[in-house]
Amino acid sequence: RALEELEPINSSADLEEWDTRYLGRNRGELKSLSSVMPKLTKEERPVVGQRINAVKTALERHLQEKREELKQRELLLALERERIDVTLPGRALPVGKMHPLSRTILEVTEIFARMGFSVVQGLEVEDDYHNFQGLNIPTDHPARDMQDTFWVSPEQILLRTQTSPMQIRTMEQSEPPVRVVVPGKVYRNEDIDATHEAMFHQIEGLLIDEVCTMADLKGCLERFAHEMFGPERRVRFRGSYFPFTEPSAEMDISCGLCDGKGCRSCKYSGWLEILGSGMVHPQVLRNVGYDPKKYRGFAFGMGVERIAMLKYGIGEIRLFSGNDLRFLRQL
Ligand code: FA5
Repeated sequence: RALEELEPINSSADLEEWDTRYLGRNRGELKSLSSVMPKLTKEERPVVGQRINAVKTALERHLQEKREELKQRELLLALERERIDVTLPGRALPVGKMHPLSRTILEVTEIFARMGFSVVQGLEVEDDYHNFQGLNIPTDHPARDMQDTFWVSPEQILLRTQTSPMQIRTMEQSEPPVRVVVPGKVYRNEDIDATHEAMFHQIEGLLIDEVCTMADLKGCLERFAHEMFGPERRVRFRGSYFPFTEPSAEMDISCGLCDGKGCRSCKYSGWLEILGSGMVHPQVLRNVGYDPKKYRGFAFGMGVERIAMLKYGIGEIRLFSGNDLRFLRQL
């Protein structure tokens, strides 16, 4: 009977149950057979005893075989179930990437690094002296109205409105020659629209040496524009005004969409403004203890958002800080 019942078993659980039922040490059927021993005669005992042992050994052998068989089958089933098809295409993991503004900063600073400029970082919280006075913008100067300021404490501490204070700090800390570019955040209390943010990024540039002319400024910035936007873009300089440069100029590049013929994105002028620049004002040199008779230099400042908008054809500045993945993934 035990062997008949063993035959169809095909799970470990059923097999263990069978084991307990027939071979179990407490209430197994073989065990209860042994309880007849005391009632047998002296002659019968060894015969029956041997018989029981033989049956036990046989059952144990069958049990062991069945165990092996089940183990083998379960292994095969598991192998079948967990089979990996290595020819299936993999699932792509979403990979993050650099923010378009970080990438623009990297591209711009790398171009200037190749021209011998080092990259330095400045402070976002500045004082009035470095943001304004040192740059030839005294307290009552109308140029202060050009950059509406967030004050941190009345009249002294502010969120920098431009990266230009790093011109002063760099010159205060080192002797000429100087060649630095300074990327970073700036803040202005502005009305926000498609091209104006209250927090945006600028990259400042400063070069000071014994020999330096407006031609060097133009050559350097033209080279930058061509490396950044492509050799086919033209540049032009327009006279401008900044209190800390004299003369001052803004640089435009030809519109990449209409090739200078005029379209909506360049307001039908054919040109796009990308930066302010000029020869460092002698008063600024005096403020940091440089001799304006011996040294001269040029400086420039560009808006990173505007550069990125031109380069990637983006019409809305607020997209950069909106954290919308649909936008970020496209770039
Ligand atoms: C300046 O900030 C001067 N410090 C630049 C400079 C440096 C001139 C060194 C001479 C020598 P301006 O205010 O024009 O200049 O700003 C420079 C650039 O910042 C602009 O051309 C524009 O690209 C960007 N910009 C200005 N205001 C905003 C704004 N609200 N949102 C986004 N970009 C802005």
